[in-house]
Amino acid sequence: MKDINKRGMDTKIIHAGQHIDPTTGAVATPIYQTSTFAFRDADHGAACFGGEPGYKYTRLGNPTTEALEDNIAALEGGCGGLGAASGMAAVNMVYLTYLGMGTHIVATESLYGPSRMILENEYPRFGVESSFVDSTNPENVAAAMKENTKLVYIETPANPTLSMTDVEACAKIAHDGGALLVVDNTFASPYLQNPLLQGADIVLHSMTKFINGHTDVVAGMVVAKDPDVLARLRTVHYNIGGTMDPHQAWLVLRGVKSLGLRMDRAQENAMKLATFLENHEKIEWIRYPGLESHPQYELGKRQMRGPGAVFSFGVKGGLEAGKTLINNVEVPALAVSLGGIESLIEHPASMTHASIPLEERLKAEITDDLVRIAVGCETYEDIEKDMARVLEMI
Ligand code: LCS
Repeated sequence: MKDINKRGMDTKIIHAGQHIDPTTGAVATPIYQTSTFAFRDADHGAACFGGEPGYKYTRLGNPTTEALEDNIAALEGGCGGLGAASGMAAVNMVYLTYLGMGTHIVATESLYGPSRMILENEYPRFGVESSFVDSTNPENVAAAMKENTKLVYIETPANPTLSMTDVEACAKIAHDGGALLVVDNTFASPYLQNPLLQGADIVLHSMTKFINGHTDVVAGMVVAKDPDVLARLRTVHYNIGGTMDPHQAWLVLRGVKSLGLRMDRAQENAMKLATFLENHEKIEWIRYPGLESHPQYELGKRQMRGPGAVFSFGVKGGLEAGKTLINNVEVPALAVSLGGIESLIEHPASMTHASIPLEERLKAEITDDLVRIAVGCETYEDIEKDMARVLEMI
């Protein structure tokens, strides 16, 4: 489609990166399930490896993966994307490209557990130093910057606290210190938030979540604003090898087409459920970017087009009451992950964030009573009735 970047978000979601197949007229992007591509002759092979356009080998580029990369890059307002085998492959692609001996990273303290723990447990072997700060106040980010800081890395909204960080303010702090700003945009998805348009240099996703949306694929994506950054990331990514499989890319292409529809419905359900719980006598606290009680409610309204479909809360009675709740609900599955068409509920302190030592976990406000719910697209009345029934048991 011509002028795709001037079209509306839903048109971009459905059409960006997609082309009618020139040989067959296929409307859906075909799966190029091949590991390698034949050259016309020796000179053609040499030219492709010399930098001319042309497919060589699937780890180094594949038309199905490229259709997805172009799609997400268009949704984020970036110059290009790099599909990764998982969200963690995307996170590590960025870390490995910019961190090494004598370098430093400043990151949000409430990060998805493995994104934080790999920095604490593995990267010190390569001489990398990390500072984790409460990035809801940008002054804490500024205070943690050092001469050798190469990356400022934020998750907003953060997993699982739903704390939010000011992208524009952090971009200025990072750039003033000669560093790049990286935003993990998994919780919002490109439908609700575009950090590259607010000053970030790199955006990454676990596409396992809202982008794919059907709880049947694990996948990641990195999008860069600047071609030089993309080229550097690409070199590292292709040689490390955490690239996407074409079938995986095709499944995500299929899932992303309904991103807007799913997100609208899930968000509407989440807003209703959060309002119901906030007013329920058995609920101790709730943190959802859509409620005015969220400490960064105004920031969320400024930098997001909607509050998303994930929130965290504590039940009166703490951990034991929370366990009763997650053990007895029938509509949400008791499972990690989020962003699928179905509701999922989990206990971060013992599951997704269990790898973070207790003291650091509590400092990041990932308390023992915190329950995280990713609200899905089911009939709203069923979700609320289920929750009301279980709260009666507490
Ligand atoms: N970034 C965020 C914000 C995430 O929530 C996750 C996974 C990742 C990166 C890693 O993505 P993956 O490799 O799993 O595709 N978050 C999960 C969660 O909260 N429950 O299960 C996985």
